[in-house]
Amino acid sequence: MTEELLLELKQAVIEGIPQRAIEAAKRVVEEKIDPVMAFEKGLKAGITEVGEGYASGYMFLPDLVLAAETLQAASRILEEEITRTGAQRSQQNKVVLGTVKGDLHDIGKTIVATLLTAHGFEVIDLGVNVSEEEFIEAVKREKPQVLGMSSLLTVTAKEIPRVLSALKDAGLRDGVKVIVGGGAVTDTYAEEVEADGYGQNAEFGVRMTKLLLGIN
Ligand code: B1M
Repeated sequence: MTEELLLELKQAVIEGIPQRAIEAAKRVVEEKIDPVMAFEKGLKAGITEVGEGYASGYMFLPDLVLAAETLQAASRILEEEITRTGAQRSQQNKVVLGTVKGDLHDIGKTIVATLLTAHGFEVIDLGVNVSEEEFIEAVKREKPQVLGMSSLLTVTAKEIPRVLSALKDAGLRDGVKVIVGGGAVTDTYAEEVEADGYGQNAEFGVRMTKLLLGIN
């Protein structure tokens, strides 16, 4: 049954049918299937296939848009469940999070925000297309323990070292751990630009955040 539902979520995203994805997400909740696993193996698997179709030229921008809308409709249901079941809210560590300037992809960043919230972090989500100045301003204002940046476009990944260097210039770098993720980023790149951590997916992002802050 679980496998069938995961396949249904994946297929609904590939075909871009929001109502079908919503129904499947509701069944995930009813049947108490792990919502993070359903997101990764159902919705994300679907959008990854659409991304590959787009890269190989047999799917087009409208397919991408429809698939993203379908994923977002169903992920709202899974996100509610992730938040509801992530009851531990003891720590109040703060994370400022955003997708870098020039990049409008927000699905991965939003799931990272949801999971962090479910794990008890206070998350300040700056949204997408966040400039260097906005990141610096938010770090000054919010004084987070962690700054998270997401980049899915190769051309926008260069914003990450810019923000890191602006943090140094503003004398803020030592006071905040920086975690990066998104399809345009690798662990090697994270190391190269001297970020403190890299999240290959949302769960690893949370694990890395906890590791850097010494939380079990
Ligand atoms: Co875009 N797009 N897109 N797109 N899009 C990609 C990224 C692309 C790889 C597709 C492809 O060619 N195969 C390609 C980038 C190529 C490159 O630069 N290397 C691409 C392109 C080219 C573009 C446009 C330029 C297309 C155009 O207009 N011609 C354009 C750019 C717009 C812009 O940003 N300025 C564009 C637009 C769009 C849509 C608007 C249609 C839509 C986004 C809708 C939205 O976000 N609201 C879209 C989509 C949906 C995709 C794909 C298909 C899926 C992205 C996604 O949501 N994945 C994508 C192909 C792909 O990734 N396979 C593609 C699901 C999401 C859960 O995964 O974001 O990777 P992801 O997040 C993961 C992990 O990476 C990690 O955790 C998440 C959960 O596991 N993670 C973190 C992410 N951030 C993290 C931060 C952390 C830790 C972990 O710590 C801080």
